Amino acid sequence: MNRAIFNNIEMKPKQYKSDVSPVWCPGCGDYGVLASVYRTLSELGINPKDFVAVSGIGCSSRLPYFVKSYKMHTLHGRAGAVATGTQLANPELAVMVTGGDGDGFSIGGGHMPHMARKNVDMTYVLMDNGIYGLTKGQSSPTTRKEMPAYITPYGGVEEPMDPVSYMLTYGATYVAQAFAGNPKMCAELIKGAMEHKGFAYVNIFAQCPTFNKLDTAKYYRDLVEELPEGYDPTDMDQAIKVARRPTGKAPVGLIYTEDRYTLCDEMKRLVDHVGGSADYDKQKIVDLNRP
Ligand SMILES: Cc1ncc(C[n+]2csc(CCOP(=O)(O)OP(=O)(O)O)c2C)c(N)n1
Ligand code: SF4
Ligand SMILES: [Mg+2]
Repeated sequence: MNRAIFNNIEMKPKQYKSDVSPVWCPGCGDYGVLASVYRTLSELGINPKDFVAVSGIGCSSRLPYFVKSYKMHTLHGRAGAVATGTQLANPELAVMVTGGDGDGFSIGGGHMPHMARKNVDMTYVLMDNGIYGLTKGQSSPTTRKEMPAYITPYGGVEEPMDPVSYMLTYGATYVAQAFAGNPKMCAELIKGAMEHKGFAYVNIFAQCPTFNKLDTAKYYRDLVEELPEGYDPTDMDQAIKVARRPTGKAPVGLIYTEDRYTLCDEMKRLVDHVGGSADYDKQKIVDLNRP
């Protein structure tokens, strides 16, 4: 989709760097994701004044600091709610959430289905490192059972969840997956997500060499597999099938996409419909909400 905010400015990827330098550990996968975000903004020609990066709390949630744009570093797990409000307040902006597996699927897990089913017009980039990095290595919802973590030194007792399968069934209208070690693919998929009208989710395996010694860059490189030739990303049955990893590998690429009315479209439709009707009485709503 071509948006009014695209192709408005010519800036090189490095010109999207803010004055703050990343403080991530050497070898952290989040660097690859940040490079992909710079690249995408440059390719789409987005003026920094038209872009809002929203995050919660975590190492990955620091990403907005490093981008020349508007930004909000909010509460742990609440980035999606803030981003939804931002998008509804000014639908012309490009809104992106960046965060981690803990932020998105532990404390923020209750927001995920609702952003997806409402089809909020925004991009959600999740840096999945299978650990809580910022708080020094507790297990997250994507931590493998055999992974010894800070509070589970003998390994876990829970099965990890698969973010892609969840987002498909929650009703996200663009679901993609990539590995941070392939910034070209990450940039292509993030670009597609920003072009997409609706809720676009991009799951990026981004290693945490400091606290997750099992899911190394090599582990993720060996884990991922590009979608087969002739794969149709509009086919939900096929998407669910590949998300379940029949070959044992995690699929990377555009897994699913569909066109569906967005939350903003529906709100406009309702306002036009009810606002124009003779029965509409704003006072009734005010009275109903009075304590
Ligand atoms: C309400 C609240 N609970 C807990 C915390 C502590 N906390 C900060 S970041 C974090 C987890 C971060 O993990 P993740 O989202 O995976 O990000 P990463 O650091 O791995 O990139 C936790 C538990 C907090 N800041 N606020
Ligand atoms: S602790 Fe892990 S996630 Fe956080 S900056 Fe270091 S390598 Fe990255
Ligand atoms: Mg994490």
